[in-house]
Amino acid sequence: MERTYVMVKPDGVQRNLTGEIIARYEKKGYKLVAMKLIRLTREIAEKHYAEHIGKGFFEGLVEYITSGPVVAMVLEGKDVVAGVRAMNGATNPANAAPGTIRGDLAIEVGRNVVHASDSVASAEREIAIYFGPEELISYEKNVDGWLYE
Ligand code: DAT
Ligand code: MG
Repeated sequence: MERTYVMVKPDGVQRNLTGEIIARYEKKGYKLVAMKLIRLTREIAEKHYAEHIGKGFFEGLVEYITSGPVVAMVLEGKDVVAGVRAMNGATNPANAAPGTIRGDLAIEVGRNVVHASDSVASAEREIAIYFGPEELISYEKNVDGWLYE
């Protein structure tokens, strides 16, 4: 089963959106397999956003993402990487469709409340930044038979 790395960003935590955001993934049927509240160091932020080092928005991005605690989690489900990206909506909330998390809950690109891995390879890389293998919990839920044929 596929896994993805998801993070409620500092603005999401500060705006009391953590529960609302997690509830959307839960209701969809994705399974939480790991979760914790953490504060990113600059070092972790640079690792996480390595692909954006050198871009004009990078310094602001690091300041923002390290400005307060985030809720880090791993979700599991069929095609969960693309599924969560679709639920989150476009990177810039101004372009995110109503019904998506960013479309409903955010206004500006630099305060877009949530992160999710953009590919299976990114998910593997990002999960390993935040969680050790022993923190990923495999378990059965008795709802599985109602979600998957
Ligand atoms: P995503 O978070 O949808 O994967 P990304 O990986 O391209 O988007 O960028 C990472 C974050 O950096 C994004 O969530 C918000 C910020 N960002 C991206 N492009 C930006 C821009 N042009 N101006 C300001 N912030 C930007
Ligand atoms: Mg990205």
